[in-house]
Amino acid sequence: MGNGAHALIQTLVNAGVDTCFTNPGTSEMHFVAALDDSDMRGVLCLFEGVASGAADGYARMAGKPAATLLHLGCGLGNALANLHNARKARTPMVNIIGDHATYHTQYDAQLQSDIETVARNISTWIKTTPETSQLAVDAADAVAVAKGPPAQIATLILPADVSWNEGARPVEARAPAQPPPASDGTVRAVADVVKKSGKKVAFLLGNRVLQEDGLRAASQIAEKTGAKLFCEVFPTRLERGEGLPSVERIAYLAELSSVQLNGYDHLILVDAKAPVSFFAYPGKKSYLVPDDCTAHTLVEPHEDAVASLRALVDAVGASDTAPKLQSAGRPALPKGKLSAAKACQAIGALLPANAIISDEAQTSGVKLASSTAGTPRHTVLTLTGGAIGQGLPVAVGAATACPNRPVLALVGDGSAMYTIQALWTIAREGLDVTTIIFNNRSYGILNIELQRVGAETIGPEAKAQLDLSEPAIDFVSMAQGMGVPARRVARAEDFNDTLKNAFASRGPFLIDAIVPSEYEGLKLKALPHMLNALGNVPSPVAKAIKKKIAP
Ligand SMILES: Cc1ncc(C[n+]2csc(CCOP(=O)(O)OP(=O)(O)O)c2C)c(N)n1
Ligand SMILES: [Mg+2]
Repeated sequence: MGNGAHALIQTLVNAGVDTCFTNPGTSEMHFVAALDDSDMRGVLCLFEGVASGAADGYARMAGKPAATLLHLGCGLGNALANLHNARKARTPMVNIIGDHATYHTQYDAQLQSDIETVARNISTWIKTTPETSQLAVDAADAVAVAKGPPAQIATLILPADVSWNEGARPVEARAPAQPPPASDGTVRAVADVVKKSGKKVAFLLGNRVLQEDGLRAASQIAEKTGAKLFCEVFPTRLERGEGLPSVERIAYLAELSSVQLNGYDHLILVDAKAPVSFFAYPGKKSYLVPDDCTAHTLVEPHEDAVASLRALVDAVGASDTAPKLQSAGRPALPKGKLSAAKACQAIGALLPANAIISDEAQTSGVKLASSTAGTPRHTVLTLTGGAIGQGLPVAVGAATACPNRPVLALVGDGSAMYTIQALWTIAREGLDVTTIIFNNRSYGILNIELQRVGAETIGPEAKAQLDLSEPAIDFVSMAQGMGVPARRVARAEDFNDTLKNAFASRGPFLIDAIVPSEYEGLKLKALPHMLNALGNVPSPVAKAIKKKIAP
């Protein structure tokens, strides 16, 4: 028998949760003290949003949950945006939220707040442990719920006296759940649709089927039946590059996704939701499945997604069909004044094998997918829930989970400023993260959105809300101030050399890439008109325009 904190940590470790991203306070001190004689690795993050994003990135790469250690309702609240992204990613995670001692709450002390209400936004499983003797059982439950399927975020609220009192014993891990595949009936019904001659069929692949096994199975089906393969606009984890089947990502702009989806009679959803527009726009559709297209769901979140897809391979008679694999190919190194597109080109030219890309490049990343299509195999982690400030924290978690893989964080300047503290953890942990800040001195995308929502007038005060140029943000100083070596570049040749060196040496480096906005001037003015026109031109023309805007 030991105190609650020791039993809690040992129970987590027993269940494979051996990494905890922390930002503690007084109510978590016994947990912190117990780390020393445990196999739990604590990774300090200097803002709770970094801790939650890091736990997300960790789990996406490790395939198992990390824990967070957060300080009461306010700490949890600070973590919320990246917990939201993790929830949308269906990431497994265990939050440990310290609370006041049970007998202290009656006094409504300064830090007292309603933790469960904050947690409800991101967790369906929330438990405040009332007694030390119950803590280990609750912790084992939390991990089991987090692992799922469906994977999710479990939140365990830990009163300080429950943590410090004696009388707890760790428990063993629960047996892992064995999810069933989709029912035979469902697989047969989808197979009938896919095999129907004369009908155009597309697959929308998501979440768990975007790694090698799922991609190969989907490609076998596509090769056998002629179906098209799409993937979600913001995938949790996408494996791509040379030697893997390639899938076309649904575009962020709804007008462009409609161009992609038009003409299909059936859309097969495989661990993905039916596509919807990110936001509503006056006079535009929210639900993006075309009117004359029927959506079919192959697999539910609690089922085994890859096994279901494999069952479909058999059902359409594609077991002996070879998947179509991406061939090798890199763009040439760019020259001249740096632009975001040229930076993407250089990334395509130089990306090392086995890299992990945390992509929060926003408008600057519009050419990334096409530039890196034939590079050596790599992993892409994206902004699943649209709440910005995720790119750097996810890179922290991915690099912690995969210390032998190079990590590349691509981050817009605006996005970077939400969780820039992540750089300190990258430096302190010596993580092999190369960060590229696309410093266009703007909330570039919001300039597009301002036009798209049909706002009547766009005056100087409105423009000022989207402008980051005055004062210009000095990311080199900020990085250096947190222990990350850094360099500012504005020429493609300098960018190429700097990126090459950053990849060649292990450890952190930041490149402050000075680039113009991808959309400004005439291009920005013309974009809404081009998007509006897409519905009125023949499909091949619309596809060609889409390819130009977002290849
Ligand atoms: C938590 C949160 N706050 C605000 C927003 C709104 N938002 C979306 S994109 C964006 C600006 C992104 O700027 P930057 O990272 O510089 O990329 P750029 O648009 O310039 O390519 C903002 C503020 C959001 N999506 N999430
Ligand atoms: Mg920007």
